[in-house]
Amino acid sequence: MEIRYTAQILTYGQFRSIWNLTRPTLSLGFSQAVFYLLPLTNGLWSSGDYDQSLGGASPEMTEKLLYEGKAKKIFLTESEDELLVFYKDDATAFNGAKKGQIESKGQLNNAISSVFFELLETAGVRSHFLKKTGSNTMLVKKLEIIPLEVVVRNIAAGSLSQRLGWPEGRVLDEPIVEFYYKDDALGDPLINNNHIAALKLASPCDLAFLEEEAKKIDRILSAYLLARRVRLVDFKLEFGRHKGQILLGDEISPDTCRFWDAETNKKLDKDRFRQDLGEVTEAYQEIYNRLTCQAVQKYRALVKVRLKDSVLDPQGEAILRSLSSLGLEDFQSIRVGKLIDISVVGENEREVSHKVKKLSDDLLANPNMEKYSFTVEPVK
Ligand code: ADP
Ligand code: AIR
Ligand code: ASP
Repeated sequence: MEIRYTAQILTYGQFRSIWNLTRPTLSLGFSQAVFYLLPLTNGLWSSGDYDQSLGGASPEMTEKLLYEGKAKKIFLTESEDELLVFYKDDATAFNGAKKGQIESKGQLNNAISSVFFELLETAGVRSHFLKKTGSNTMLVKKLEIIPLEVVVRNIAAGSLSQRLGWPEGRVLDEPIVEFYYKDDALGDPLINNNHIAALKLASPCDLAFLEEEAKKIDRILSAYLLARRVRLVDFKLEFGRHKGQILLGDEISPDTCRFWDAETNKKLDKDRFRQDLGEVTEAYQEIYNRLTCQAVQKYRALVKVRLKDSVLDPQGEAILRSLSSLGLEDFQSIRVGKLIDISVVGENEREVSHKVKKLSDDLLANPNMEKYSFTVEPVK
């Protein structure tokens, strides 16, 4: 008979201790690792059917649950270097004080994080992401997580607004990078370089790398999102060590970022859950849709509308008469028109031209009397 294991919820501290304890044993192979793990985990592991604990995961998933957090479950895999991350619909806020469920969140966050990790990989940011393996799951490299939450802010919101009294929405001159000590029991307090050194969380050199990497990620994500009409207000990253390298870990999703619609500033992230704003799943879905649609960019369209040649132009005639009374006889004909200057967003010149043509046909030019021409060019 096959013995299966399921884990009760561990605190982060317990998780880290187990982590550190299992790390050397994992190299012995999985069955031995579990054997070594049992006495060390102080009864945290018990036999049972872990499929029930997956909350909708595919039944073929036979990995062992290592840790259950507030938003994800982490499973061991056949490979000692890799973990399977299962994204849950569970949502918490204010350090777990507020609890709930967001329908389809697990699938959406898994899909959104996968898009971001792939984007970052192509831009030269190394992460734990290996591949998306199912609707709620991704395979990642196992990290020894550095217990720091690295927050980057472009626009004041959340705890920054509270701490400094800055109004939500104030655009910051430069991105601000902050470090929080990842410790649920302490409520993830804000800490500085000296605290990080005292806690021996990262060397000055590693810390400088984390800050630079976080800023680089901010630049890549901000540009990608803006092209999809989303403002990246702020976000939280986690990093970890893997074979002597520091890699980006955890997730990048509406649970861990603030996203605002670029035109309306509508919140498209977990603040909708935190602040009971409603339409939470819809917001997460909207972010997924924006990420997977083509980038949009700004264009300037100039539409010239003129009377058709066969139509009399009294205004043009009047100007012509005044010119000849001034003795300016060289002007032979004058036709007056209008120039309409338009700023428009779209995926490409062809698509924008199509939109401008429709606008001109429907609204700008009277088809009985007027004709039009236009130019479209991208705004740098
Ligand atoms: P929390 O632990 O804050 O409740 P989650 O529910 O998101 O958060 O749980 C996921 C946990 O897995 C987090 O503690 C995170 O630090 C950790 N983690 C993320 N990526 C990796 C990785 N590649 N290797 C090991 N641990 C990871
Ligand atoms: N964050 C911080 N801890 C957990 C998370 N998810 C994220 C928030 C927000 C940013 O970090 O989702 O995008 C800053 O959060 P706050 O509360 O400090 O303003
Ligand atoms: N992630 C933290 C929690 O689950 C903080 C937050 O997102 O508000 O409570």
